Amino acid sequence: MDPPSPTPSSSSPSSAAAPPTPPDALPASYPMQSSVSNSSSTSPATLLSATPSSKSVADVQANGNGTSIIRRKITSLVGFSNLPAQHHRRSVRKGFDFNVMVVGESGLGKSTLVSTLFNMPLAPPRAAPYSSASAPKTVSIQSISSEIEEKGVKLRLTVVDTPGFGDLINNDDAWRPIVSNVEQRFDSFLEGENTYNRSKVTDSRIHACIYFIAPTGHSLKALDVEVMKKLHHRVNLIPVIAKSDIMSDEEITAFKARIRADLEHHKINIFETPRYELDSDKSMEEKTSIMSKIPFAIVGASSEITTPDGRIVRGRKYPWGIVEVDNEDHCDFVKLRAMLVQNFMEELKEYTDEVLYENYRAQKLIAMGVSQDQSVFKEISPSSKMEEERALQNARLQKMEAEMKMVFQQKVAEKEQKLKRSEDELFARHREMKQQLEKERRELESKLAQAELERHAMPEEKNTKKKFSLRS
Ligand SMILES: Nc1nc2c(ncn2[C@@H]2O[C@H](COP(=O)(O)OP(=O)(O)OP(=O)(O)O)[C@@H](O)[C@H]2O)c(=O)[nH]1
Ligand SMILES: [Mg+2]
Repeated sequence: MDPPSPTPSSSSPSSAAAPPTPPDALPASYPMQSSVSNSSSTSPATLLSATPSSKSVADVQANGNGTSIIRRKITSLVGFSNLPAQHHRRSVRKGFDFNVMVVGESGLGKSTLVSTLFNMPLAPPRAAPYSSASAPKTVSIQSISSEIEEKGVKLRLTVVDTPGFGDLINNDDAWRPIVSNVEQRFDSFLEGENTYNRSKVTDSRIHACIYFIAPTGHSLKALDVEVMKKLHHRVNLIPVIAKSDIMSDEEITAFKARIRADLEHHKINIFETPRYELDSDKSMEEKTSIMSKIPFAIVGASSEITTPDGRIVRGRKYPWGIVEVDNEDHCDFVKLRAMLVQNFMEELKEYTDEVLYENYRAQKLIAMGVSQDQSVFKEISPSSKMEEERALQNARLQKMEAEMKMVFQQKVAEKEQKLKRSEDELFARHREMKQQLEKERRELESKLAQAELERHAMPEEKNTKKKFSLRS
């Protein structure tokens, strides 16, 4: 969903955008999207024809990454179109937390800008910058929290100020207390996440850091470069040119170009408004317009003055005229407010949570010897998930097939062995029987021979007997 567009006003100081109004009634139809992988064997068309409701109207679009998007308009009520309203209700009940840090040399208008941004005095301005004699030894960190309310929406705002920054005699280590404060906040959130009741963890992490650049008109100072280099991995950096009302438009344009070149040269990351696939042209235009103004040339003034044409504005009065804070032709305050408060506060918090804090957490855990399983964090797309499942299924089938083959081969080998054994036994029996038969045959033959012999001997005996009997 596009963020609500800012409503800059040159006349009204309180031009903050109204919170989104919850939809009173559910719309009759609401476009729905679902992703279908092309790699799936089921084609989107098949899926569509399988849709039970004849009331849904659908069309299929293929996008660049090989995924088809099915758009369906549901004409009957499902109810999820009311989710933004539910979200709105919950947000209003719970309120919001926002922690912003301001870093910059003394007297550049940090306190004034915060008061101008949130339309309330935050801390009294310091009487005068430090003299070299009274210069502090370290940068101190001051945190001021307040709960503010606008049209029923509560914001628990914490401003972390860094007085003393740039005032030291030796500013070499000026970044240390600032970075360590940011990291301590990450640490306490990490500790809170590991406690039993995580719902009670307060988010004290810095969501945005406004870095004030002195309006010198030259280029970034070595101190600015060093501090921003140390900070950009830990916070969403938003560089601003302080007190830009003391520079002419031409000077500001040239100074901005030089700062942008310096940031690029030193590879310093600054917060960029995120771009989404479904951004409308208007929203894209707004984002481009905001980004084109970085570093924002700002003017801070919390007091109201009357213009010659009778308007009451927040601004600064000079003999040559009035600089209006909320006038986009005079300074970039409106654009800064759009980025920080009106349109991208949630994105600043999201980036802090999902990228800056996650990186810090991972580094911390790795330093503690806990290795990270990257596969846990990989993006899960339906097509790759299906591909993964298919590969797993294939592997399972292959394993099953190999196991079955092994069992089959084992069984065949066993059978073969058994057959071989019975064949050997048969052979042995056959041999034995043959030998037996041979033996019997031989016995019979010898018996036969014996009988033959006996038979041949017999008639002589008979004849002799006969002879005897005849004589007697
Ligand atoms: N010309 C001009 N003066 C400003 C602007 N913003 C603030 N001032 C003045 O600059 C002086 C210092 O402002 P602060 O807001 O106290 O500055 P700071 O950066 O908070 O200073 P420290 O707290 O000392 O670090 C005040 O007199 C402001 O009125 C601006 O945009 N333009
Ligand atoms: Mg201050």
